[in-house]
Amino acid sequence: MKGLVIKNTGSWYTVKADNGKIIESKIKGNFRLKGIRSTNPVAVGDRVELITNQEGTAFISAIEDRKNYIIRKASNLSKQSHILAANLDQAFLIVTISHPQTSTTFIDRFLAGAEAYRIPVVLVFNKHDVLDEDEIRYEGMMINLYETIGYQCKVICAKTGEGVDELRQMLQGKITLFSGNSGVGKSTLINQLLPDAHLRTSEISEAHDAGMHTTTFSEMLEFPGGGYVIDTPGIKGFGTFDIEKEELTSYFKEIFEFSKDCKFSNCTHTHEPGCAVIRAVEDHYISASRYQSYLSMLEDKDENKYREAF
Ligand SMILES: Nc1nc2c(ncn2[C@@H]2O[C@H](COP(=O)(O)OP(=O)(O)O)[C@@H](O)[C@H]2O)c(=O)[nH]1
Ligand SMILES: [Mg+2]
Ligand SMILES: [Zn+2]
Repeated sequence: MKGLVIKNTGSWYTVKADNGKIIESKIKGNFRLKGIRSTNPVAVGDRVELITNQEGTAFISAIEDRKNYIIRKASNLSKQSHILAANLDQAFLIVTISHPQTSTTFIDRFLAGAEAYRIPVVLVFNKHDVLDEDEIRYEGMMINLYETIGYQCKVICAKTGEGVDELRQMLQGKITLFSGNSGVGKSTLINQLLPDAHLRTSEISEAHDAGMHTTTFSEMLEFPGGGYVIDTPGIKGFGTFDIEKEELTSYFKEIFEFSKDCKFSNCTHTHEPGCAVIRAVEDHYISASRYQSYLSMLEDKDENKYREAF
């Protein structure tokens, strides 16, 4: 029997079998996964093979190949990682222009990480109702910037439910990661999408508030019409510690396009003569904020800060 891992609490995994049954499962034997030293060999979002037993529980005997997965370091010093989720179809980054203001650096770091994992991102601008005239104009500029680069943007008001129906359509049948700074309205949005999720989302945030920084608790919430949302505490961005400095350009889509015309193929777009990226920034084809985000990530790479990306 096959199924989908929807929850992970320590050594137990909740699996939704393809026949619809929910089965508590454990891992059988020792899983060795190529390339990852992980504290949890199986993660939410994994498709697994089950061997059921008479008590109504099951052993996970195999994992299907993953299309992608996101990890974080088990701890700063550890070489081991913790797999937070697997097989994501898309990510919704919830941002707010004010109350609180989401910085462009935060957005761009998230987008670059998502590019590295090839996970499509939708930027969801929440709390439209609290914006004054200037802020609405700024929101429009942000949307214009990110749509021009190629990211889908949606404006919603999670509190009143405005725009939420359209998001619901986009979530159908997919595994979606919800992310964003604390206070931007993730829980409010999830409660709008899943009226009976209230208890479970607050459970998760309580566990988080209790200081479970290296929590091994992950869960996907299922939509009535099919599809799942992952609201795992602590995923604010993607661990980019395994991104090579040379690759960084390719995770900023528009910078990458211009970089093809740089004089040197190993151009870092910081000081080199004949740099097409610097020229494009000066000519306003590349936004100053995006370029600043690129530079700040490059600098972190220099200092190796990204080992602590989570
Ligand atoms: N005005 C307004 N407030 C909102 C909206 N969405 C969420 N909030 C409020 O913002 C605060 C933080 O929301 P919450 O869902 O807990 O954010 P989370 O930390 O991202 O899960 C709460 O007081 C919500 O009521 C919105 O669209 N408009
Ligand atoms: Mg929350
Ligand atoms: Zn260059």
